[in-house]
Amino acid sequence: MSGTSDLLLRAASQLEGDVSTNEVPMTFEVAWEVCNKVGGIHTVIKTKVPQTVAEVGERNYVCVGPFFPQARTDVEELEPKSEVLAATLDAVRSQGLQLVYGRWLIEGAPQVLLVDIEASRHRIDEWKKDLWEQTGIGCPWDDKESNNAIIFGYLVAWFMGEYLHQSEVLRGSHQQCVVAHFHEWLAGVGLILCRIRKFRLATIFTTHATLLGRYLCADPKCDFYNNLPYFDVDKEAGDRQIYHRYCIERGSCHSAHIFTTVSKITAYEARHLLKREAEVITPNGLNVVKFSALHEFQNLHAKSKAKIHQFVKGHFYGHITDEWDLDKTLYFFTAGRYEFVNKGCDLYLESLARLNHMLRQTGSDVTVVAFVIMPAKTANFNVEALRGQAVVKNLTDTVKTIQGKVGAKMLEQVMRGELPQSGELLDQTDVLKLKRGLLGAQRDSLPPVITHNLEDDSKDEVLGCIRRFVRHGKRRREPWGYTPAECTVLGVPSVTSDLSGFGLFLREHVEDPSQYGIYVIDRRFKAPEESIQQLTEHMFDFCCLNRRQRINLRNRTERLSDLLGWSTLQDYYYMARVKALHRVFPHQYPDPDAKSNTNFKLRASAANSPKLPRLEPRLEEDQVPMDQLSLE
Ligand code: G6P
Ligand code: 1S3
Repeated sequence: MSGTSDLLLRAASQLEGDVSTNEVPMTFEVAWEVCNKVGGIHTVIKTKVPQTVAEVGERNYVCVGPFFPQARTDVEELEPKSEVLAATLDAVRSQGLQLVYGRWLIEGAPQVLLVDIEASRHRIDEWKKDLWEQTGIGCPWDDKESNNAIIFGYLVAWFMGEYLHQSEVLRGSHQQCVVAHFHEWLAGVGLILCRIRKFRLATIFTTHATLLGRYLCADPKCDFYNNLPYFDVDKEAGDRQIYHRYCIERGSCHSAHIFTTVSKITAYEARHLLKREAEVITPNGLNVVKFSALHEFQNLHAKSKAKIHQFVKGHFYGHITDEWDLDKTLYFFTAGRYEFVNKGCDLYLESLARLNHMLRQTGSDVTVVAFVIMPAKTANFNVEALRGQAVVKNLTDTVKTIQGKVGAKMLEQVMRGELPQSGELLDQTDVLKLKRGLLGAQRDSLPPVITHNLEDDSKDEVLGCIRRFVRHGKRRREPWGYTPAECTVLGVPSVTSDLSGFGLFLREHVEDPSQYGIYVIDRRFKAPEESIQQLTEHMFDFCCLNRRQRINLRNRTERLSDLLGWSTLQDYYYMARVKALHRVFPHQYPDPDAKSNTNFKLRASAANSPKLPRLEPRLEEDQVPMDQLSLE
């Protein structure tokens, strides 16, 4: 791979003086979400892989995660090419560590190693005792997530120790330097153990969302941002029965050679809650595949919208009246981990209620269908929701069959030189079928608000809010927030807030994000009421755009894609690795912060490039004057 003439290689070889190796370091990326989609960390790693593989080389990069049987379809099992890795796998397997090694079948096809938690569950008590003796962290027996984190950590440290040992045996003084990047507290035990056991490897810990932040923010009694510097963190963690988890997180954070967070807002949170300053901010990117022409993503938009129309026709059957023009229907959505307050669901629903009011008051002919897309425990499909799709499918099939018959009949008549008479085209059976279809599509009840039955319907916050429309008015917190970023690269306008990492990142790099179709709601210093109003107004303004204006706005949004590509944001990971390597292998990796060291300057990255300017009126593809497009 040409990219393997990479920066780290340069970093190692452009040393002054004693260069003991010019090899690229062996890089391990350890996370609970490798081959295991839980939330955003999976997206971070998966989308970053192609760039990382290009940078460090396929042989020098291994993703490490937990093994679950469903991962078998994600991984092609192989024998390792590397002598050291092969010897390590033989050794740990003979000692009883069960694992799967192979190629993760995603873009970039990295090496992947999945350790089997279940196969080692019988050792949990022994390892918990050891963790207590080594670190003073004691975990309750019934916290399944922490138990998993401990087993995962011990297996990873076991593997790492053996890898370093085999490397020494096989390569002696020519050992390759090793850097291991651990993500989030669930992978943190492995890092702590590597340090306790004094392994010679550079470590990085990244927190994507602090544990305490998640809990405190979700607590309606807690004014998070105004009290951040003053929390008694041990007490708060104890009160919420997460003290042991918090200790693992804080221990991992402080054990790492380099600590990073995904955004400035999370770094601020970590400063106060974890008591460590992040050395590098590693913003989340995406694997941006640029559309070669703007019309491509606009066509994609039209296709996707047609599919949503299809769903909506089924879901709302019996209610699509003359007043509801599907061509004037707009779709809004929010998506992410199911955290009602942290992800801003409360604000979204409240603003929608107000938008509904404004649209009615102004006599707008626009209909908004709003989605909340979040995973929750479900019992099964909602029968009424399924029935709707079946009813519409039935009707569509009936109409298609009749259409075919009518077409054939018309052709026959025209061939005979007769002009088809509309009254004669449908026979009795067709009319009957259509009447039956019409009757089936009538409905007295309202459409369901949910597609699946929830296990805990009566306590569900979204349903509760839709049913009551109460105002919560809490602050929103989002360490990064991938959804608006993913929208951006597909040219979909979005709303985020200044309490999200992504929102702040955009404000930093774009003069006026709203001109590019991304609205950053003020949440940090505004009362909830004001933010709700701001969100409602943005939604309403969007509803007032005509089709041409929406098309232009989408083109503008898509222009921001380059800011979010891993091709530039990967540099921050590179910087974190070089800094960590310098701490452990100062001879091979000079201090990246030293003034004399010009080799380590970040490439012309988003961070260093000037802000994207305000858009000038009448740019080439903007056929609509700016004053009409502006949503301010
Ligand atoms: C894309 C398509 C157009 C379509 C438009 C609908 O731009 O290329 O053919 O008219 O989407 O936009 P709308 O905002 O109404 O979904
Ligand atoms: C976290 O996942 P979450 O949705 O629980 O990490 C993501 C990746 O860094 C981040 O995008 C998100 O904001 C965090 O909250």
